[in-house]
Amino acid sequence: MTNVFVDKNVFKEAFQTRVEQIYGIKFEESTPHQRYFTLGTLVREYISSNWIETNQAIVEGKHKQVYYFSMEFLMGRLLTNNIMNLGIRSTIEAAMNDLNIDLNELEKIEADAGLGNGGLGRLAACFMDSIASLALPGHGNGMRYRYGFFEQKIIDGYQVEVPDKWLQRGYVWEVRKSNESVEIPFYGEIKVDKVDGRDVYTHLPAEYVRAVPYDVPVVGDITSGNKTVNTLRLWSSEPTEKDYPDHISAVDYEKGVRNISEFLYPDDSTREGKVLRLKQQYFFVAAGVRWAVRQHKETYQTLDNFHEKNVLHINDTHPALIVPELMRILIDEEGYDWDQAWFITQHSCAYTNHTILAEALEKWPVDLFKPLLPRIYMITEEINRRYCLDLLNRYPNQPEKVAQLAIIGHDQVRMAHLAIVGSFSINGVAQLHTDILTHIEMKDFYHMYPDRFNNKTNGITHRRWLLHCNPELTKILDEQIGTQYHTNTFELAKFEEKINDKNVKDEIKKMKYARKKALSDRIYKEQGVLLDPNSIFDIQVKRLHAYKRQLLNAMHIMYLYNRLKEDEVFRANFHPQSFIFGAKAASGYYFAKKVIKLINSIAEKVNNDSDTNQLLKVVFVENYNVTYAELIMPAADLSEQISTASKEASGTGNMKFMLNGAMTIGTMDGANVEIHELVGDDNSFIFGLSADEVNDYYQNGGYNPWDLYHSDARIHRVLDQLVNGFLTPDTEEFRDIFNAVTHHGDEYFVLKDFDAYVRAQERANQTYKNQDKWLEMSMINIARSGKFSSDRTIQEYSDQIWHLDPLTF
Ligand code: 26V
Repeated sequence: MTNVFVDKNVFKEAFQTRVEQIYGIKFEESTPHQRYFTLGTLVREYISSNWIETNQAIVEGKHKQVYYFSMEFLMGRLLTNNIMNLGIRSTIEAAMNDLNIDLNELEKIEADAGLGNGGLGRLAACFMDSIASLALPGHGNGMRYRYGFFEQKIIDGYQVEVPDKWLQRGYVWEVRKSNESVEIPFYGEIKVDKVDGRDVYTHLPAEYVRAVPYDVPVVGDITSGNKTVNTLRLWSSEPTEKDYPDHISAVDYEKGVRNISEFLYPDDSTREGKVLRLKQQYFFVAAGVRWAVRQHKETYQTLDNFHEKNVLHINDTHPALIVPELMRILIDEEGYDWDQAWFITQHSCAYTNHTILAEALEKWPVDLFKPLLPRIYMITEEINRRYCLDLLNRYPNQPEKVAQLAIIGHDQVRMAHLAIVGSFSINGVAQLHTDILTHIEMKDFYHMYPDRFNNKTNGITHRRWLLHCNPELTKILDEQIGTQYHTNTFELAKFEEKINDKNVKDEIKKMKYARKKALSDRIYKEQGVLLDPNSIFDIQVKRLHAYKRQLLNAMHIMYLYNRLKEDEVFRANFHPQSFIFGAKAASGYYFAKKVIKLINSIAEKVNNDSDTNQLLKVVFVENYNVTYAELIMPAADLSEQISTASKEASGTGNMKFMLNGAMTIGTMDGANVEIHELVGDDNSFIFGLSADEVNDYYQNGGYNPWDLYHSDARIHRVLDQLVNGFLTPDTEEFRDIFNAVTHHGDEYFVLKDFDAYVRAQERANQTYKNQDKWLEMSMINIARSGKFSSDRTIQEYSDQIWHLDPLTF
């Protein structure tokens, strides 16, 4: 096919013709959506030759590959990303100008692919971009949910969840590959036969579900001649092409089947919800492993060397069934004996842990697991039996230790233990997190398998989180330090030479103003709240969770409001500050939803008080998602990273803010520690308990929030205002928040860190008044953020875990 992007005239012609061919109408009559879809189609077609060549290069060069198994890929929009990585933006823009079409408006038509909850899913998306941009052979394997993460509406201050119908108008980037569908077995029985004196097991499933792949091309950055286009394969569930099961009606069977890929993270608080989630996990794991195995056999005709040519990456425990599934294929289908199969499996799998929160560590009740996946359960039991024999050798007189470390215990299958035992590499996502894993949470495993544990500090793709979302900053950087940082972010360090250059500082100031203005325009348009771009934009955007402590931020705002109303001197010294929140709460997470209501009630109060609203504004932006983040990250002065130390494994929003010149106000948690290591106390506002102090309190007690309630008048007053009708006439509305931080012990140390947080906020506010100093700090943050590109992270995964070679074709 000819390249329609060679120049604007060729493209213009092809574009108009194609609109008419696809839709059978005159170009002039086509809708913006039709134009968007046609542009997407042309881009996808343009990608296809490199896509084919990438797959050929992998096979012909016998390259080792990684399959990144993740239940979540929070991709956001892809048009802008793809045309940027392909280097065809200017051609398209020129043509669109001629046609009087605003390319930015077309880009806004794309649905934001929100197949993830938060950091874990967005990390997977950044990794896809970096793997392809480093020309590494690596593919994503996930679920094609019909409904992505819910859309959030705020009604009367409360969160209301609306289904996210992202596929409704079609998804231009996906290619359905029904010929590569596979049948996934569930339920049923196991038949045992003796063959040559050996037990051979056959699973006789009660039902099959068809897994149909939809492939999305992942386009690497073409700079330096890279042509890599990897695959993100998302599986959709459909009725089998075999016989329908005879124990349920066809209608019930079809409904059950469709359900598997219907929703991201269905509610797992009920038994039905749990079964569905485990079904999802096995479904996309079994389909993905078959994909990898089939590809491997086509090239090598044997699985003997599977582990030398493939890595199956387990993103959090959700895909940990890879371990027994690969064992099953090797033993039941390929005739390997246990030890050979175990060697291949254990050398193929690598596991990343993303949280130490106990409630997030997956455990499946045996009585649910066993009937659903009978053969997989048998294999898991055998893995456990052999592993426990090993444990008994290590701990001969400690049966309770063996029980505690087992994969199956208390009638549950512990997915993290399965992933650890079955993987050659186990990593945390920031140094502090890895230290906590090895020294506390997983210390016995670490002592057993010290060589398997390693750290890979997270990163973000600077292509989306700088080059695309902040054109003003990109322009300044290009002019000041050249463009090498586009391919090597450590080159950003050169920008530090400019911190005393008055003109550059001015440029940075203008850039920040422009980005703040753009955000405040959208907020004003959508929510009617007017923010002054000259005020400090203090932003906390992330999932809503008690440990992330949006409540601490909210309580501080209440304190500020009280103080601004009463303390003239304080008022006179205070630089106006705008507090911006964005967060979705899990639909069943009562406390988190109350915090959203609290923030909105505070906003209502302070924004409407003419005594203070020139100084203090609060806004909770509706429906925070990847696309919104692209507007928000560049607009921040202060980046709120205030989790209880030890709880946030890494955080990645912290990195996006830093790269765009915001200062971190945060605890020594997750990757904040590494940000602080780079910029020091002078260029960040660090406060609060350390992870060691937090863990000490958890282990030894010694903290009583009532003491602070009684001794700190600010805390006393703010807490009383939650329940005395100050914010809303209903004095019960925030009673449970009051109780959480008093009667229930303040598990996340909100009151304990309150004073330190207030002081850090004061430092930030006062520092901002010295614009010269602030701009210098901002530039230092930008210049030292090079480490946090996911290109660096992926290079480390590749060098130290995956051992991949870049493609050259
Ligand atoms: C899961 C759950 C599930 C049940 C209830 C509460 C709860 C709380 C947290 C989680 C987190 C699941 C794993 C996760 O998303 N971890 C995030 O991974 C990011 C990428 O590594 C990292 O930056 C975040 O710090 C980490 O929270």
